[in-house]
Formats: sequence, C-alpha cells, structure tokens
Amino acid sequence: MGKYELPKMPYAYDALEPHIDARTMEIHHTKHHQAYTDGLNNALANLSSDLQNMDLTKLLTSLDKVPENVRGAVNFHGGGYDNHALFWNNMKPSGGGKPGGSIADAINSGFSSFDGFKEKFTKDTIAIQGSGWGWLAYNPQSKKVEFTTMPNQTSPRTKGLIPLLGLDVWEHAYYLKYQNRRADYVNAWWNVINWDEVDKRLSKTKA
Ligand code: MN3
Repeated sequence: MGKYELPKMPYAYDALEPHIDARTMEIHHTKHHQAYTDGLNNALANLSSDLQNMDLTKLLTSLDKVPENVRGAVNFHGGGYDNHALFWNNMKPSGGGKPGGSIADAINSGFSSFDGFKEKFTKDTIAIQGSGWGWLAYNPQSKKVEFTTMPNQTSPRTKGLIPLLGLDVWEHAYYLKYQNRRADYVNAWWNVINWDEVDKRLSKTKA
C-alpha cells in the first residue's frame, strides 16, 4: 500500500445538492481523486527516500529537487491529490454567504471589496481555457491574499503561494449536471463555500 490514501469525505455525496449533484461528487471522489492518489503513490515509488518522506506540501514547493523524469507526475498527481483534499473541505452544506473574521479583512485588503473579489474570481475562473482551478491564495512575500488560476492539477504551492480556497473547473467537476454551462456551476458554487475553513487556513499561515 502506498503512503497516501483517499481522504474521507467530510459530508455525504448528496450534501451539496442542488448546487453540486450527488453522482458528480461520488465519481469525482471515488474515481478522480482516487486516480490522483494512486498516481502520486506510483510517482513516489520512483523517488529517493528523503523525497518520499517529505510532506506533500513541501514536495510541491520544492519540485526542482524532484528528478526531471518524475517531476511531471509529482506535479500532476501530487497537485491533484492535494487540490481535491482542499476542495472537499472548502465546501459544506448550507455554506456560502459572506466571510467574517480575518479572511474578510484579508479579502478587503487584497481586493477592492468582497464583491470585487467575487466578481474577479468568478469571471477569471469561468475563463480558464481547458482544465484547471481558480484559487484564492496567501502570498507569504506580500503578506496578502491574491487570486490566481492554475492549469490542470498544478498546485499554487509550486508558485510559493499557500492555497486557501480552490474551485475545480475540470469538466468532470460539473458536466453531468451542467454540461457545457461552466458559468452556472461556478455561480452555484458560491452557495457551498465553507468560509470557516478558509479562515482557518489563513490563520495557519501565520502560525
Ligand atoms: Mn477534479
């Protein structure tokens, strides 16, 4: 058995209905996230023990230490494993609304306002070409939060950013319910955000 196992879902597959449907959640978790988990374990098997034992978050920020022939697989499957683990937990049933606490202050300071942030996140995530993710991330250099998009499964950690809130816009995340209507999925997703979890991630960056 590999080092990584598929993380348990923090709620039932139908818990995010009607915004994200149960069948999509189940396939997304048991097939797609499982595939990244297996791919990560397979990639790790080709690494030296010091890299195998490194925390995944550290490994993703130090991809230059990974031999070139395995780097792409670690970037893709390691990013996919980590991104999805974050994604399940940055959603919850009856979520959404406006954040409070430190994350609200950080968003106001990084963007014009919460509404300005929401507009940018929505517009730029819908506009991602092909598969990828929209992220709210903390930048340890500027000590501010910022928005970024990342292609495929590449983690914001590879750019030295700490992911706080991510939205998966691969078609597998919405196609069964929304087909080609990515914008409808992105707009619905704002109703299931777990802001307490996002706030917790921000406070950990300062620990
Ligand atoms: Mn996905």
